[in-house]
Amino acid sequence: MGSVNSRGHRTKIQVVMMGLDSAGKTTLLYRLKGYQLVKTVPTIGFNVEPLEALGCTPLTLWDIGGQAPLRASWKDYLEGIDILVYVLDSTDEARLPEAMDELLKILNNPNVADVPFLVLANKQDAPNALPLLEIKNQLGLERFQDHCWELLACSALTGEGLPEALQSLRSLQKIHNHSCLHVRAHRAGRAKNFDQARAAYLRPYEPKGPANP
Ligand SMILES: Nc1nc2c(ncn2[C@@H]2O[C@H](COP(=O)(O)OP(=O)(O)OP(=O)(O)O)[C@@H](O)[C@H]2O)c(=O)[nH]1
Ligand SMILES: [Mg+2]
Repeated sequence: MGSVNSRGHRTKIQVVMMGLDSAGKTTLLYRLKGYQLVKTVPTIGFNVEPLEALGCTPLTLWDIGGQAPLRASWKDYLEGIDILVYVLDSTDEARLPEAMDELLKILNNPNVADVPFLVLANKQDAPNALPLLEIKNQLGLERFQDHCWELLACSALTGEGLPEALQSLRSLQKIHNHSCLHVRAHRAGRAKNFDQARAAYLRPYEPKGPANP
């Protein structure tokens, strides 16, 4: 999956986004890409989009379908991965243990041994969303001392927390392959206008026709 130039530097950062079905991965992918909200259908296989980061190595963002029968193939997407983004549905407390089991399986894969990861507690706009602190306590991410990770609250619907998510991808990209013991959890920022904040990190999206994910 990875590609390097003649000096051995990465020319593209491979970011793989996983999580249970309906967590909001595809909605996040297209929001980060710069589309307005798109209506999604459950992903069979994957979607992939390049993100042209300003002043940084471009990212390739993979969105992998999360329905139970598809999870056996998640391992096929882990070779050459630079950053893992794991998306949670903050309104689905009943399936948090299942989400955690699946994350553990991913992190046990040798291809992910030193890969930093970002956990996005999505759907924070929903009235029944679990607060970030509660999610943090239930997940027990502190046990992953070998990885650098970050936990962020966000909403693909309102754009809250997405500027911080982009910032986190930049930071994790920089520290990839460096040992990192610090762990952090953040509430979603107050950025009301994600599209404006997005412009600080990514090249503007130039529509070439109707979005058809
Ligand atoms: N309230 C709310 N709903 C969201 C948010 N993000 C996604 N959704 C909704 O959640 C549903 C599932 O979103 P998807 O993006 O298709 O989920 P997915 O993780 O790609 O699901 P799979 O492709 O099956 O793995 C859709 O109805 C979205 O509109 C959010 O931040 N807030
Ligand atoms: Mg999807």
